[in-house]
This record gives sequence, structure tokens and C-alpha cells, in this order.
Amino acid sequence: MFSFIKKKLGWGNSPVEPTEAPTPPSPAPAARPSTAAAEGTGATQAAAAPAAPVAPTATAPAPTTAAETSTPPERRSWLDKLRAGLRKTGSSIAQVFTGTQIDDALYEELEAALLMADAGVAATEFLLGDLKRRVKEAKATDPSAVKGLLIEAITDLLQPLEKGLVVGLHTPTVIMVAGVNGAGKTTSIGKLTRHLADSGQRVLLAAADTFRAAAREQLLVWADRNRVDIVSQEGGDPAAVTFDAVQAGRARGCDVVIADTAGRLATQLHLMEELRKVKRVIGKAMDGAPHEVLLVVDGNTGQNALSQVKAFDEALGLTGVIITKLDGTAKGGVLAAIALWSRERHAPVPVYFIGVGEKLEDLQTFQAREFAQALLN
Ligand SMILES: Nc1nc2c(ncn2[C@@H]2O[C@H](COP(=O)(O)OP(=O)(O)O)[C@@H](O)[C@H]2O)c(=O)[nH]1
Ligand SMILES: [Mg+2]
Repeated sequence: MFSFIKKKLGWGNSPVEPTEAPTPPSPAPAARPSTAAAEGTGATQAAAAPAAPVAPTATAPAPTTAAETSTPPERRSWLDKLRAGLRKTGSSIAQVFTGTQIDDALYEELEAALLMADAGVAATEFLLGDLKRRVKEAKATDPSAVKGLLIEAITDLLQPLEKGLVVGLHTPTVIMVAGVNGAGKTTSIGKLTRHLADSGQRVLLAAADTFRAAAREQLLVWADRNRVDIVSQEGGDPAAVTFDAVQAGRARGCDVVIADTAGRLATQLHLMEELRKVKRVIGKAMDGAPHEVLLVVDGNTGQNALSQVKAFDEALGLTGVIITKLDGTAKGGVLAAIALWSRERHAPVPVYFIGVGEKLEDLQTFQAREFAQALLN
């Protein structure tokens, strides 16, 4: 149903190579022999040395038009939902380019449209500056050409966020998931689990959202549906549950352990501290873990999404983001804001997946060019 290559997780039209592979704890890569790789659907790739860093240029630009025909149906329907979700934003940006002149009025309108799209002041200014440079360089005279150049500018800004989630470098790969209440953590974990399970990965879930019984049950349903193991404990301590899960994951030889945590606001300091504790405890259960700390962000929260990314990053050190609900009234510009912030950070925080609904196939990998095009359609 989607292409899965051993060591990388990416479904949709082109799985993305890691730009920078995490270092395995021991000199010998913790990879399993290639026989295990054969379990994955279509995983014909040999278990090549996983730690070999791959040049960022390996992430080919993926021209959507050419790829359109080879795009799997679930990716196409996902893209349709993404386009539909971003349509309002797209049409107000596209409106800017319907005139006959490239003048100050065009740039002013574009500035307003980007701000309306939730790109934020800094990313808007950055994009405008970059666009003007491109327009000058290309000696463009037609507003419609400017639109094409804006797609290029947005693609280049977003490119560093395009990176595949890597599993298989560690056994288990431990993924900790955080975010505010209702962001879509549990749903995204459920979808991710299903994709992993379908590719022959053995997954164990940790129900570390111990505050709400409903949250635990929700994860149980997903675990049940996906026939994966779950460690859960009524009213237990989130750190203890996670510790048990990582230990169980190691003992059972699981490929991936995913910890679902309780939602919290970055301003709830005691809860943020608890989250830090969960992370520390994971490290005690397994050296070098968690290998991924993911933040799930509701795409409808506008500029607040960037504040969340910053705050959770400060507390936990994020390794990736999942943006959900881009099917709704989300404006999508927030990715530009995250990308610009990411440039100033020592390493970009990739957007691993984008959610456009509640169904399994509604969670797909992020691609910069495709997204830029969807944003301006
Ligand atoms: N429309 C839409 N709804 C979503 C998406 N992801 C999650 N949801 C819904 O958002 C609500 C909260 O999700 P949940 O996973 O429980 O959030 P959590 O509190 O972060 O675990 C649920 O009703 C989900 O079905 C998405 O990509 N699009
Ligand atoms: Mg939840």
C-alpha cells in the first residue's frame, strides 16, 4: 500500500533519505540481518550500513506534475484533501498574481496574504525579500511568473523540513510523542502504528497518557485494531509506564516503541517537567533513547503552532513534527514560520508527516515542493 524501505519510513511517492543518520550506540550498527528486512512489504533493500549519512542532495525535488501519474491513489486522495484544506489560503495568495504589473501594490497584497496564511511576520518578510531577489534575477515582467518564483521560494524555505522518519537503526527505535490536548497525538500514533505494522515492524505502544481513562482506551482500540502490544496501567505514573514499555520492547525484540503522552500546554510548567521526566526515564531504560521526540501540532492553531514548537523544543529537544488537521480551515503558512525558525536552530526540525483527516491514509509524508504547490493552488 505504500513503499517502505528498510531503515526508512516513508510512504507516498518517494521515501526520503535521512540527511543525517543518528549515530548507533555501538560501533557495529544495531541493524538486524537483511533476512529481517524481507518481512517488510516491498522491502527488497539489503540492510546496508544504516548509519551512512546520505547527502542532503539525495532528496530529489520530486516534481509533482511528472510524478502525478505514478502517485499511489491514497497519496493522490491525501493531496486532494490537502489542496482542498488550503484552498482558501491558496486562492487569496493566487489572487495577488492576477494583475498585469509587478509593482509595490502586488508586494503589499502578497505580504497581507502571507500574513493571513499564518506565515508570521518573520517568514513573510523573508519570503518577500527572497522573492524580490528572484524576480530581479529572472527579469520577470509578468505577475504569473512571480507566482512560479514564489513557489520556488517557498519550496526552498521548506526543503530542510523534508526528511523521512528512520526506523531500524536501533532495536527498538523509541519514539516519544508530545503535544497539547486534542492535537491529534493518539490518532497519529494509531495511523503510524498501522503503517509500521503493515510493513512488518513489530510495534509496542506505551499508554503514558495516564490522566484520562478515555485516552488509554483510545490507544487500546488502536492497538487492538493493529494487533500490536500495549503497555498500559490505570492511573499509573507516566514515566513508570514508559519505562516498563521500553524494557518490554527490548525484551520482546520489538522494532519500535511509541509512547503516547498526556496533552499539556507549554505553560503548564509542572506538566512540562513531568514530560522531561518521561524522556529521562526512557534514557534509563535504554541508552540513547528516545531516538525520536515528536511534537504533534494542530495545523489550525495558526501562529500558536510555532510557539508550541519552540516551547516543546526547549523542554525536550524535538527531532520531528507531525502537523495534523490541514484538511480543515488551516492555512498552512505556519510551515513557513517553522521553517524559518528551524534555520536559526542548530538543526532543522523535520516535518515527518501531515494529517488531513481521521482515516489511516490521511497521514502522509511531507514534501516541500508538493506543499508549496498546494499552498498556491
Ligand atoms: N480533521 C482531522 N481531524 C483529526 C486529524 N487528526 C486527528 N483528528 C481528530 O482530532 C481529535 C483529537 O485527536 P486525538 O488523537 O485524540 O488528540 P490527542 O489529544 O492529541 O491525542 C479526534 O477527534 C481526531 O479524530 C486530522 O488530521 N484531521
Ligand atoms: Mg491522546
